[in-house]
This record gives sequence, structure tokens and C-alpha cells, in this order.
Amino acid sequence: MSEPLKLWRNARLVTCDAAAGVIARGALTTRAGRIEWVGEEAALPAGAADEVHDLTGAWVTPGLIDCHTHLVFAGTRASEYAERLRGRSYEDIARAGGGILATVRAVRAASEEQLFDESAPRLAALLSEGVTTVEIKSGYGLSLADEAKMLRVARHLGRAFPVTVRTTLLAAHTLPPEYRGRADEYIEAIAREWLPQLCAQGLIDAVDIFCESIAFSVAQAERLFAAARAQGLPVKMHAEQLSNLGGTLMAARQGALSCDHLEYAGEAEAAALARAGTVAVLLPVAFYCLGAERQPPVAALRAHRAMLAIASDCNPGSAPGASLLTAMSMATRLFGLTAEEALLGVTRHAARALGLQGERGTLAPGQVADFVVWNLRSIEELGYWIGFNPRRTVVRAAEVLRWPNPIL
Ligand code: DI6
Ligand code: FE
Repeated sequence: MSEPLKLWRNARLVTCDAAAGVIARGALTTRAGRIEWVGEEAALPAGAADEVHDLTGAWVTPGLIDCHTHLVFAGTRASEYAERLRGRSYEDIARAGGGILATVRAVRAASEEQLFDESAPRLAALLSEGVTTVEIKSGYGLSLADEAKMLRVARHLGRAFPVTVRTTLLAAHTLPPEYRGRADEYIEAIAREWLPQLCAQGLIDAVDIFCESIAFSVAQAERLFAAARAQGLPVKMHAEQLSNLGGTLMAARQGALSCDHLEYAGEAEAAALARAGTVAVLLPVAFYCLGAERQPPVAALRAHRAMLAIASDCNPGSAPGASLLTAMSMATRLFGLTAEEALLGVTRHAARALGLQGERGTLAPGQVADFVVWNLRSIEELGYWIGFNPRRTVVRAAEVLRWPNPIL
């Protein structure tokens, strides 16, 4: 028996395909979890649907994509936040053995089950806002066993929740204490041993590195990227967050999927990202919580037509939060993005940042049928509400998720 044809009618579709692509009186059909047809309801192809959903004229967007999170972690770093409020810097705390290494100690001490239980509510919070795809990085294990543990938890979350999880190996997040003074050897261990083993276990979809004076150099990133390429894995970079080391220019040259943060990037980086089709991922929650002053070069990125994405960066240090809608609001208010840029930043461009543009991020025939029905009067309201959730219905692979969902 062939799969049922579902008709979703009476919708204001924001396809995010060409520009934002609004179809005021739209409809779409789905079959076997994919979109078959999208357009004006008046132009609907003839033929009876097996199931009809009247969306009552509501706004519909692609399922949201959070393309940069560190949401698997244990414990909190609220005491560091309090120290930063008193004036201590993020770098100073990191150099004194706190920061990322504080979370590494907590993650190493946690069982796989504890890690899952602590991380699940953060994922649930994102899902409740209409996130249907989320990237989750490792990077708080910093040993082969503990990185594998984090990645297994990420995969497990993807099976336990109605969401698509893409995992990223961020073993090169900071130097673990066992390798003090031996950063090149650490990168070599990841490149030669960890990457091939974790890849063979099906635990990684991409490779990331924190390129920064308190983390790793451009040359070390280049070495790691070569190893990723040898495994057929795409790369991305935490680049130019606290200073300009030149990571973005190298990553763009190597065709990275994305460069993320970018507060210290400038005109040259904007041009390089645009030329390479590397997505500029903006993380305004980290900017906000660090009390950062320097802004990513949004005007230059726009002028060069670089693709902009927005993500939550959910992590215990610089971005303690699990709200992509809040990140959208911050990207508009703090960084000056337009409502349309913000929407594309969590749909089409976020999909690109994960290499998923052929599957997700737009409402178009052939794409996975992940979409959100919103309680909104205008689509600008998406980057407008803070701490208020206008989600009505989430449809994942053409199935309606029921709320209250027992696992959300
Ligand atoms: N930049 C960030 O903002 C996060 N990682 C990174 O490289 C912060 C991670 C943390 O402080 O735990
Ligand atoms: Fe990050």
C-alpha cells in the first residue's frame, strides 16, 4: 500500500526558499515524510488527499534549526557568571583553570545516564519553540572515552526526542590538563586516533575547533581539518570570538560549512565567507552573557552577501539558555538583523551551516516535511517575543507532534 497523501491547507506559508517567500493563501502536500507540492491553494493539483489538515490561515515556517549548541553538559557555571558580573573576564577565569575545564571536570565525573538526564530538559525547551533539527557538540570530555560518552548521549537524545540531531566533534575546545604544554600532540592524537575511531562508530557528522589564544592556533586547526577531510567529514570553526587570529580566512579557504561567533572578524573575513559559501553563524546570547562590546561585522557580511545564521550556543559558560527565539530577538536588537534575516538564520541558512540544505530549512518539494504552525498575526513577531512562546503545532516528517508531549 502506498503512503497516504496529506494535505495541509489554508496556511500563510513562509517557504524561506527564494528570499522569505510568502504564499498568503498557501497549501502543501506531504507523502512519506516529505513535501510533495507547495503553492497557492488555488493551484492545488487535482486528486483527493487521504488526510486534510485545515491550518485556519495561520503562519507556517520550516521547522527551526539550531545549528550551534553545546547542550550536552553537566553542572552549571553560575558562580563564574557571578564573578564576571563583578568584573572578572572570561579569559582570566579560563586561564586560572575554570571556564571550559570546570565543565570538563563535571562531565568526566558524570555517568552517561546523568548526562542524558541533565541535558534532556534543555533539548525539550528548544523543541517546544519549534526546533526540529539541532546540532550538538562534544568538547567537555577532552579524552577519547569522555568525548565518545558525550556523543553517544547526543545520539541517544536524537532517538529519544522527536528531533534530528547532528553531532559535531569539538575535542579541540581547549587543552585538557593531561596535555599541558603539548597542544600539537593533543591535536595529533585527535587527528590520528580519536577522529577515525569515533567516525567508525558513527558518532560524528562534523568537526569543529575553537581557534583562539586561549585554545588552538590556525596551524593546529589546519592540521585537524586535513584529518577531518581524510574521513570525509565537513568542518566548522569557533572563529574570531575574542580576538582575530585569522581562523576565518583559513576556514573559508578550506570550504568550511560555517564560521561561528565572528565578533572580531572584519571586511576581509566577510568577503572570504561570502566567496566560499561558508555560513556566518552569529551567537548573540554569548555576546550578551559575556557583556561583549565588539559586534560581528553585520554590515560587511550583508554587503558581501554572506549567509547569516543564528544559533543559541546553549552552553554553561557563555550562553546559559535554551531559547532560539530569544537568540533571534537578540540578533535583531543587538546586531541589527532584520526580521527576515533572523528567520532565514534559523531556517535556510542554519540548514546550510549543517550541510543539510538539500533536506531541510525550506518548504519546497522533496524537502523533509518539518514545519511549525504559529500563533502569530505577522511573521515579524517571531523575533519579537521574549520569554513567550507563540508555537501552535509542530509537524515533523509530516506527523503532528502532540502537546503537551509526554517527553517534552
Ligand atoms: N565559545 C563559546 O562561546 C563556548 N565555546 C566556545 O568555544 C563556550 C563554552 C564554555 O564556556 O563552556
Ligand atoms: Fe559555541
